[in-house]
Amino acid sequence: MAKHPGTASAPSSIDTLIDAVLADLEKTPKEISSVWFYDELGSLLFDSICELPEYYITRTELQIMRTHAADMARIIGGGAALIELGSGTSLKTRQLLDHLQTPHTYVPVDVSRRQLLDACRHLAHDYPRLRITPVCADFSRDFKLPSDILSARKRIIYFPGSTFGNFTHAQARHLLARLLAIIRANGSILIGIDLCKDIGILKQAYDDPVGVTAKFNINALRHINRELGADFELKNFDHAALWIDDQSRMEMHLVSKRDQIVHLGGRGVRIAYGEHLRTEYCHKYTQDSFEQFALETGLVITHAWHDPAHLFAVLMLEP
Ligand code: AVI
Repeated sequence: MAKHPGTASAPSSIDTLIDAVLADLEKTPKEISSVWFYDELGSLLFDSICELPEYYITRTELQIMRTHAADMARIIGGGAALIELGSGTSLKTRQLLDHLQTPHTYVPVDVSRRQLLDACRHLAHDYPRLRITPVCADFSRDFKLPSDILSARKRIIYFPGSTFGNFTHAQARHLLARLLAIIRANGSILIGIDLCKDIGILKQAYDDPVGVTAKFNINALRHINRELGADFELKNFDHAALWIDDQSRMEMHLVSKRDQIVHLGGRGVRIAYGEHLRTEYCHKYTQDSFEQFALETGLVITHAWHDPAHLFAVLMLEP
């Protein structure tokens, strides 16, 4: 479920959360953090997005894992601790677990306790010999790893889903540096990266004809209303998905359909007709641009697996 940089479920006080939302609404353009996508409804909507024919990401990455997990597992070798960031249902991980030789431990990290425990229960049933040590945490912040991985031969961080693309470049650099500190000299990072492609494909993926992505985007406002007592009128906003060429990213926006004032924390925020609230960054990389990025943190791409159309890449990074 932690498919986003930061979380609204962290133990912050309501006042802190209100201040953060108000600060984002003071930016130009106004922003709403993507952490607000993921309440219960938002997580269900995201699962529906993953099933859409236009949203190629989940399907394509799963296909890469089905085709190449044996190769990945052979390279990883035995006795490794597998740490998955934003593990959710651990669906793609099963491909790896099916092939890994004597894994030392599987450490799923997710902010949603319910989803984490459900996934662990199913995994414990299907992989009875696997040691599973779940960590309920927001991986975009510092979290404590379980001590039982200390005896693992090496540490592998698995970060699928192209969630990396949702981080700003500054956040992404910071995250890679933290991951490097976790894997140390002999570990690796196995990461899913969405590649640059035809803009028409991207626009359809982020603005599907059925409108599921639009509902997902607008749900962020519903979540803020419920949690923070704001009064966003959902019908006053349209969904928009824009390609920002010089940043190589899709952005999700909410566009105001009228002049309006939204109330939050005793303050009124004026939103003009046609004004955009940016809700998400979805960076797309080429393998070269990603490698450049990784190199800056001291990581190199040692292996790369793609689908035949090169829509997506699963990359292995090592120090
Ligand atoms: C979670 N993350 C990888 C998704 C993405 O494609 O960037 C979130 C998403 N936003 C709109 N559709 C899906």
